[in-house]
Amino acid sequence: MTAAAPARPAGRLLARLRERALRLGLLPPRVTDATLPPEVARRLATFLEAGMHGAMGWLARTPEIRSDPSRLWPEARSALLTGISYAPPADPLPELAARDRGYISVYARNRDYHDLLKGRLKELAGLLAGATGEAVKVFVDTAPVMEKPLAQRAGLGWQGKHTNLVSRTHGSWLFLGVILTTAELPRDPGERDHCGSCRRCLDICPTGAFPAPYRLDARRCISYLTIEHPGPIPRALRPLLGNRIYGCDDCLAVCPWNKFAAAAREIGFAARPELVRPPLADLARLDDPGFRRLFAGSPIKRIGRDRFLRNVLVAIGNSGEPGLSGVVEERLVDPSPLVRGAAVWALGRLAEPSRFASARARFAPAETDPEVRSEWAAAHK
Ligand code: B12
Ligand code: SF4
Ligand code: SF4
Repeated sequence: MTAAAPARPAGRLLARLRERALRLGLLPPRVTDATLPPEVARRLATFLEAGMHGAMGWLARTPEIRSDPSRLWPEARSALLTGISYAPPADPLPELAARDRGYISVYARNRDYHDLLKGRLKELAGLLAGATGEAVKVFVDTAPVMEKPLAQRAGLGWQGKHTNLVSRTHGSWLFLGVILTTAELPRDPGERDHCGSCRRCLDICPTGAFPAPYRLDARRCISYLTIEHPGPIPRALRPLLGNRIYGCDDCLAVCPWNKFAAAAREIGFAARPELVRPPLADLARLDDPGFRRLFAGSPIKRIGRDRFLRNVLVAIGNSGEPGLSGVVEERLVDPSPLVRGAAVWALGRLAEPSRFASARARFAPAETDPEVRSEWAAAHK
């Protein structure tokens, strides 16, 4: 995006950008270099070498570009960092107690933030391009750009021990957005770490996904397992997911800095009632058109019906509700092997031994998929 226009004094321009950002419901943008310090590249390399990115091969593809925006776009001179709050009106974690209901992460209870934030970033970037005649590019989670270290450098917040950006005013409930520009703008000071001796996020993680403070092993993170992981969820981790069927909020929700966060004003992030504590039995009966209807405009649509049902069946297996055995049995003949395999596991957890044995006698011999066959073989009862 470019536009020719006379340059204006940077101070006035930044004031206008901040004012427009506030009107768009965004945090006032802050400016930093379009580069990152070398330790960011080293830390990304350590993460990738240990395989902690799991099946997210795209994270490993161009690490030298990801860890240095100036390699992505050599002409870029400044980075503007902004964000938008999606803070819920109350602590969502008590919802985890309803075991026959699913828990959908707060960020995914309404519109896809990529679409919403990108549209507003473009508007802000248009103002910048129009006023300076310089080129601009906007990023929300879709390009190889490390948004959190850039945001810390710009002073929007700091990367907490849970690895996400924490803001002194908005706590942990923030989405981030980046504008790179060829314009040379005055820098804002960075933010320092305010975690102190706190370790609440590390201690609450249900799967022990933090090998050390500030380091996440994505392979153990429920957000990764329920959203990014393509195949069956590793057996040992399934019981630890509880009823989390899309993403996880535990480490964000316990952060003490959330007490300064007002509930998000953005109507596009207000929870749709049907996505708060949805009955697992209803979700397990979704066919493809039903799934698409329910999740139109939502980030959940991206993972597709089969992966979503895999998650729902794992949650049913964790529910301790033998009454859900019937709905699980319906999925033993699902066209998707991913769904059938998760159904076998759930039935093994819930059903009386005699009920499980008769289901196995009926369905296991005809099963042709090797993964599902191994689920039947591994289920004890
Ligand atoms: C890949 C990814 C994931 C992966 C991996 C997460 C991760 N922590 O790496 C998975 C699928 C697990 C994930 C989950 C979530 N994600 Co995500 N994700 C991304 C993505 C695309 C890239 C992140 C990345 O570069 N990871 C690679 C690692 C190596 O980088 P890093 O996390 O910055 O790691 C740093 C630290 O480990 C640190 N470090 C390492 N060692 C040490 C040692 C010391 C002493 C110190 C001080 C630091 C330190 O340095 C590293 C480099 O900066 C970004 C968008 C983007 N393009 O940036 C969104 C992004 C980070 N996700 C986001 C969100 C909202 C989430 C979830 C909350 C969603 C949910 N509710 O389920 C969870 C949170 C889980 C968690 N605790 O991190 C937001 C976070 C906003 C914020 N406030 O920070 C982002 C920025 C998207 C956005 N545009 O808003 N995500
Ligand atoms: S999102 Fe959940 S599983 Fe992932 S690190 Fe945080 S608490 Fe652990
Ligand atoms: S919970 Fe505590 S340790 Fe974790 S990010 Fe928040 S302040 Fe830092």
